[in-house]
Parts: sequence; structure tokens; C-alpha cells
Amino acid sequence: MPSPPSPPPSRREFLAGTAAAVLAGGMRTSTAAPAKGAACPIPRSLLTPAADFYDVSRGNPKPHTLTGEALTQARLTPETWRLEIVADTFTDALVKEPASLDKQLLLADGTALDFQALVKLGKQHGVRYLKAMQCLNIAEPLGQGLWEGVPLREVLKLCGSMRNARRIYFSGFHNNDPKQIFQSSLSFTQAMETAPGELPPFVAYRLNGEPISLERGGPVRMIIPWAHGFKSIKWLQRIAVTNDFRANDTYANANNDPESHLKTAAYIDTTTDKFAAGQPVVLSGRVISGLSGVRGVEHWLRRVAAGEKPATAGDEKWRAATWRPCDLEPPPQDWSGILPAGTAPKNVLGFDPRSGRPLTWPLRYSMVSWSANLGTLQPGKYEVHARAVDLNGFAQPEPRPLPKTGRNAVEVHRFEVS
Ligand SMILES: Nc1nc2c(c(=O)[nH]1)N[C@H]1C(S)=C(S)[C@@H](COP(=O)(O)O)O[C@H]1N2
Ligand SMILES: [Mo]
Repeated sequence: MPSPPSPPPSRREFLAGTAAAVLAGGMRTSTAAPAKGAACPIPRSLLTPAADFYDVSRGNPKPHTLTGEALTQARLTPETWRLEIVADTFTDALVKEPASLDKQLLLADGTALDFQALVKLGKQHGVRYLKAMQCLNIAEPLGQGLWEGVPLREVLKLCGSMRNARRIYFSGFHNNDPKQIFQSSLSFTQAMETAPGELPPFVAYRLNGEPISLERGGPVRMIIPWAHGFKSIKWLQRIAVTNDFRANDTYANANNDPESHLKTAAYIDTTTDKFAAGQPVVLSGRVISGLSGVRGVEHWLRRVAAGEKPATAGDEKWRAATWRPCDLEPPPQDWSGILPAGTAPKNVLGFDPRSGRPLTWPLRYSMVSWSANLGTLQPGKYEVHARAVDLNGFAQPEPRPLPKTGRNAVEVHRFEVS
């Protein structure tokens, strides 16, 4: 049972890594300060270069492998790109009235939105924010970008008033083969309304200060900030406003929760599994701030005998674990050199528009690095687990243990000191 939420530690307390009791969220922990002495590993850059994202793309051929005439035919160049917005005429026994729009944007009559018009709309309404991309089915973050685009509600407004609209469907280029359609959806409310401090879903046309590469879903991609990657449709070409209240997501057909949110979860860097005796052992990793935010990251180190099975959530060893706080990468003092040239933090959502400081840390739906200095260890084999604790005090994997709502197992890594 989780304990009632406790107030988050102050930033100074938190960064000093002394907030173990608070981090615990009612789970057993240690109050010992982490070992000091060794420099933290240099955190990886906050923005992942577009080409370094882990790619998750369907299609035969994959749309980003098209070139020349095929690319032009696919309307996947900035000059040829068009976005259609149509009213879905669907009705059934439950959905009695079809959706309708004052104005549809259609390829057939030349009214479909083109790239220049989208960028022009962006001059007036454009916003940008950082977002970690993560697949519901892959136990590793795919990357993090500074995305820029026009809120979906502003794009939908181009169609004038709408009637009987309860859901927005959207899909990308699919080789003109219905079997290859990759589609997703939002409720009308999710598309149109954004709570204060939250990030709006948007039609994106820039990543890390540059046009979105074909591989990352350019020229134009949907970005749904709170969701797993399957809602962020690449090669966006069609939006349908529908009165069907049900999700049509391709991912839902594969037994996934179509409304899953990004999970608050820690990941361990597994690049090193050998350390020299007498040298401080410094571990690192990443943490995604999901729907429930991040209070901290904790690790549990234990020595293991040769051939010993890893401890698993809930087993006897686990229940006796001592979790210690890790250090989170602090917010940069100076964002120049981190954000693309010409982008001031105060112009990025999630930052205070006056001071340019992040309103929360980590920023909502973003990812930062963590590290843990384990000090010098006796030669031997070790196992380390890392878990995130959210702002409710829930320690990963609680309270969200179903893999088909987003993989969220506590990671374990083995290493040897010799
Ligand atoms: N059109 C289209 N959009 C798509 C996909 C796809 O196969 N086709 N894959 C989705 C899934 S499942 C994920 S996890 C993300 C991955 O984004 P990335 O390849 O930029 O990392 O894109 C999403 N958008
Ligand atoms: Mo995915």
C-alpha cells in the first residue's frame, strides 16, 4: 500500500541526494547519504540528434526509404506534402449522427493544407517543447527532441465549426495500401483543451531546430506529448473528425491500451559491466518523467554469488532491499549550446516565460540522466536495480504493472569488480 503523498523535497535537498526518506514513498529505504568523491559521468545531451533515435517504423517499403519520384508521389517532400481534414460520415446503432465540418480540406479540390500554410500558421500559433519518445512495447527510451509545431486545435479550426465531433482520427502515408495504415486517435477534448502547465498535442514540422527528417516522420508528424510513441503518427497526411467515440488506434488491435501514458520510469546504462577494484563505481542511466512526474531515482546494490538468480520484484530479497537515492542531472544554468541556436528557453513550453527557468524538473514528459556513486567496492559480482519514484510516492513498478499499458519493469544490471 502506498503511503499518502509527502511534499516534494526542495531542489537543493534533492540534488544533494539527502532526501532518501522522502524518496521512499513508504517503501523500505536507507537514509544514508550516497558515497561522494568520484565525478559523475558526463550526462548525455538532453536532445537526441534526429538520426540517433531508435526507429520504430512500419511499412513495406518503409516510407523513409523512398527517394526521387516515389517520394514526390508519396507527397513526402515539403513541396508536395498535403494534409487532408475530412468529416467522417460513420454512423451505426450507437452513433446516430455523422460528424460534419463547415469546411473540409481536400486534395481533390486543392484545399488540403500545404507545408507553407502550416509554417505560416506556426508563426502565429507555433509552440515548442521537449518530449521523450518511448514505445509502449520497448523497454528503452527511443530519444528526446525539441519538437515544434502548431497545436492540433489551431489546425482543426481551419475547418470552421464542427458538429457531432467526439474523436479525431489521424494517419500517415501507408504506400496506398489499406493493410499498411498506421493510425491513432484522440478524444475531441484531448485535441482541443489543454490544462494549465500541460503540453498541447501538435502537428509538428521541426525537430531540434531543423526540419523533421524523413526517418523521424517528416515533413510533418503528429506529436502527442503525454503518450507513448504510437500516437505520434509519422508522415502525417490525413485527419478525420468523427462522431465515433471509440479509439481506432492500430496499437489497440495488438492488445495495447490505446490511452496509455508515458510511464515514470528509470533505465540503467548497461555499457559497462567491469570495474577496477579500488576505483569508485559510478553507475548512470536515464529517467523519463511520465504522467505522474519524478520525485527521484533510487538504486539497490547487492552482491551476488556466481550463478545466483536476479532478485525479482516482490521476492524475499526484494522485500528486504535498501534503496538509496541517485543524483539527477540538474537543470542546466545556461541553455545556450543545449537548445538549438536562436531558441531561448523562455520560448519553450514548460519554462517560465519570464525567467526562462524550467517550471518542473525534469520537464513534463521529458527525460534526464541520473548517476549513483557506489564508492569503492570489494572485488566480486554485483547486481544493481534502479527505480523511479513518482510525485505520488509510488515506486516503480507500482501502481502500473501491466506491460500492455507500457513496459515498466524495474531494470537490473550485473557487473563485476576485479
Ligand atoms: N506512420 C507511422 N507512424 C508511426 C509509426 C509507424 O510505424 N508509422 N510507429 C509509431 C510507433 S509504434 C512509435 S514507438 C514511434 C517511434 O518514433 P521514432 O521512430 O521517431 O522513434 O512512431 C510512431 N509513429
Ligand atoms: Mo511503438
